[in-house]
Amino acid sequence: MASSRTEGSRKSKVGDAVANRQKQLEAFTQGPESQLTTNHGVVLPDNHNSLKAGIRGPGLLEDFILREKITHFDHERIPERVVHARGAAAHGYFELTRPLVEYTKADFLQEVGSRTPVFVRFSTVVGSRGSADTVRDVRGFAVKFYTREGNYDLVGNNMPVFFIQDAMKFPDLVHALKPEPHHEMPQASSAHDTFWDFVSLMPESSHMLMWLMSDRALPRSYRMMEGFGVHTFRFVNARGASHFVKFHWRPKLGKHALAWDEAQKIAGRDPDFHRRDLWEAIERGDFPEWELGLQLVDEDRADKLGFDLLDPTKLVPEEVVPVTVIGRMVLHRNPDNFFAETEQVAFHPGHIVPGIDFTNDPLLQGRLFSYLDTQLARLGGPNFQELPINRGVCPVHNFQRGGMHRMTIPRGRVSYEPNTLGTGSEFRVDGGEQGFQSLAEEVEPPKTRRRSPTFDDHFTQATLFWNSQSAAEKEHIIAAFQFELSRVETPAIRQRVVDNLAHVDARLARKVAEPLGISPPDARSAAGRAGFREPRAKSTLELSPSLSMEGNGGGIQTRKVAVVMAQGVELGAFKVIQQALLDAGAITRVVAAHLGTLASSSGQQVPVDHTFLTMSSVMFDAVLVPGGAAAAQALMKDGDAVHFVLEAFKHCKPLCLIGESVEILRRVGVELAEGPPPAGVIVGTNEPTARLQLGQDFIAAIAKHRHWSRALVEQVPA
Ligand code: HDE
Repeated sequence: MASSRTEGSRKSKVGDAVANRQKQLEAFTQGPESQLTTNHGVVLPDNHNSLKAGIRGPGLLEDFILREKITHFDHERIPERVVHARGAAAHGYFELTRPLVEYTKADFLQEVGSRTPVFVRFSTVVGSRGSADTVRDVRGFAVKFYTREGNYDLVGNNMPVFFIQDAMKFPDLVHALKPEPHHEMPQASSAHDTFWDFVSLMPESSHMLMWLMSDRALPRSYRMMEGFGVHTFRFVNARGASHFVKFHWRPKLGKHALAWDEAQKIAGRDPDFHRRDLWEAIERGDFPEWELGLQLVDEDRADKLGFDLLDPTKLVPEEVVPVTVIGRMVLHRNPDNFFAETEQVAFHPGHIVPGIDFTNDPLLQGRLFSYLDTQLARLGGPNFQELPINRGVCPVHNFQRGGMHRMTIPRGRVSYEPNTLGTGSEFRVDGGEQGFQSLAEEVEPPKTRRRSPTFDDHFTQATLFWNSQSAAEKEHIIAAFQFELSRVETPAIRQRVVDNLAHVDARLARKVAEPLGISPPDARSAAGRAGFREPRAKSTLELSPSLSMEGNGGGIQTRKVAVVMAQGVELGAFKVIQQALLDAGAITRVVAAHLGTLASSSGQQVPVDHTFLTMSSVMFDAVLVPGGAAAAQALMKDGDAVHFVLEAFKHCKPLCLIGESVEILRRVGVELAEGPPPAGVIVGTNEPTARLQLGQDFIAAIAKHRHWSRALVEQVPA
């Protein structure tokens, strides 16, 4: 039983579990190779030439070495995930900071300080394996906890709600969202007719559409996004009492987004942007970290929330049920091999442990079927749990033994239960108290294929989300709807979407409709259609500030600052600011017209990290342009340099312009002399007394991430 297992090894719990898991994986790792053999161990005589009849003759069928090598190569791919095909993953641990004995008997949630090894995979949803990272999309956030009671998978997303309420609609949703079936376009994008046709007919998607059109769909980094379990789950304690629970992952670096124009440009410049960011941060030792927070709701409270907790298109506002932080997750090791680990890891919401249970959320119930089934197809058979990345850290015993690629060798003649031939005495598993006990929840008759009327309100929380966004975030949402619907070719679909949006907010609908060449939105036109049955619920909550990302801190650790330089640069202020940035955990890189070194105004040689050829401003969080008359003149004559700075300005990034470099902005009419500079633009001189302050101001501007309300942005043509 769990408790006796726990007793035996209390001391080894802290830290050792993570090291042991690593050791377990190491038993399966290989390389580097110093000698080549066939798959069966015969040493290769030559790895360059096939066996031929005569030196210029035809190849021989006998060549088992060539055939084995080519056959293996032919089979090197497995089907990509039907959704969430593109992802990146890392190893780490979860550390409990607050015991949950009162709520759950799950072993890994009992003792403060206990560390449970985890493997986490982040993903986009709609694109294929080779698609770009920075597309507008939901992000997967799947965590596998290797607990001593079995693997627990929390297979979540970076948005807390979903498009649909019932698993029955999932294949339709995904068919509508994926590239259209006749010509397989567009890749990794929701901006096409079939998606908007479907969602316009499914008003239950309204809330999720607000999230998808918001900046949440454009995370700056996997390390800077939240994760959510989405569904309501249950915790069950040792006495069998249950609580509803919602899971939240909160990034230590704050939650931050890219600008849409920037996201599109990055998709071309570096399609691996998020994957690379995660990999490099871990390699540098900047281990990404999240807090795990819970919203715990008892059954009585659940009935009074004003919406149904089983409805996955609803969230529980943090202002109604606060989030309690109970632990932290740190990712500290990159995978050794993408295929063996990131590609072969198999998540399943049905991988749960005693103390955690499902609810009757009809989307979750469908997922419980889908994930096992999909792994059978993707990983080729029923033994995928034996792959190193999927192996639990606790013993696995049962009689499910045959099937493709079985890797263990069960001994003895007994593969059934009950039996007496195994150990010599009767072995029988009967309905005792041990192991996983499903909560004995009452079920209400009759059996029915209908939707609960408690799921009928599709707009109250969409409106709450809209109302809770800052002015700049609202503009981004409007622009996103306009972009997507401008790509929709069928005017009737555009019209239906804006008519539906009028149920969320009249101004939003009007603004979205403006450039679309259709009639003004009319909420009444939707009234007769399916899903518009019930009046909206009365919500007492007008705003939920936690739904906005604006002003979300997180410091400047790991933020990348480009230092744009040319020959003759003055290093005085730059050196002081650079040191302040480095001390605060940021990363600086010198970008110039050529590689090698640049001579400063005092003749010092400055090494250059990147050129404008390979690095554009979209790869950085902030830009610093040190002064120096000669350097500023040179930069002004270099279109790439000017574009670099202006593009960063347009994307509302923090800019620090010293001395003569201010002229770069003036060139496009951004007049800094009149009044204070636009938000997030720090302007200063090379004066020694001003340097420290300049650095502090720049750091404060970077810590705000973006200055979305910056004036004059529309004047910049970049
Ligand atoms: Fe998934 N989903 N999903 N999903 N999902 C898959 O499983 C499915 C849903 C999520 O990094 C698939 O192994 C159905 C919600 C993540 O490997 C598949 C329904 C949420 C990942 C599948 C949903 C998710 C998947 C494809 C509705 C957020 C990637 C490959 C009933 C809570 C996991 C695979 C990884 C992957 C089915 C809805 C999250 C086909 C049927 C809601 C993060 O089984």
